[in-house]
Amino acid sequence: MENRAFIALGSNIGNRYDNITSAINCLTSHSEIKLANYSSVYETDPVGYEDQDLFLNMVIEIMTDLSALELLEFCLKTELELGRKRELRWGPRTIDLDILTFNQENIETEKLTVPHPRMVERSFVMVPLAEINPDQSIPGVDKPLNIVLNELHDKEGVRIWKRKNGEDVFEPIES
Ligand code: A4P
Ligand code: MG
Repeated sequence: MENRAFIALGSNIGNRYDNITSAINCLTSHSEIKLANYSSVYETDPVGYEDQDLFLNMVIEIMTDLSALELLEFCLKTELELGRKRELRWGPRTIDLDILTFNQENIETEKLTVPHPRMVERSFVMVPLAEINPDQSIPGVDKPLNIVLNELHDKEGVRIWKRKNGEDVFEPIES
């Protein structure tokens, strides 16, 4: 598989852990998507629209032969399959799948912006991303990840909920 992508998952409605694991299982059921790595699961205070329930967030690393746009389409399809209704921007969601990076590409189309424009200001994304790949470089960001992370102020809003080295739930491929 030739492309490496990081995807952020978030859920704050219903059985949040079920929603996240179902989304990962759905993504990796695609013959052209392989799971390379995944972070612990974090419970996080809502950011943006704050009058909503706590989220579970995590980040996965995948290898894929899909193009970035094909990957987005499959993420949107997975969100729909898991019953996501789009109502309020930044509001509650069954499952939200955001493509953080796709190789080292800069993509700016009507449907897709990569790197995800808000990722570096969000501890609920940067903490799990740094856990699985502290050396990951992000196009357009000239600082190392640990410096970006140190500069974020809301890290206490991101708490470990299910540690990765507990019981392994997924089977990552060797990457
Ligand atoms: N789109 C463009 N670029 C991308 C990308 N890189 N990845 C387009 C995924 N989608 C991308 O997304 C709207 C459209 O964005 C998609 O149809 C796609 O074409 P959406 O998921 O329907 O909208 P949204 O998620 O409501 O808006 P947005 O702006 O993605 O919200 P955010 O920024 O993802 O914020 N607090 C905590 N603690 N944890 C969270 O997970 N999430 C949000 C959502 C707010 N607060 C949160 C959390
Ligand atoms: Mg989204």
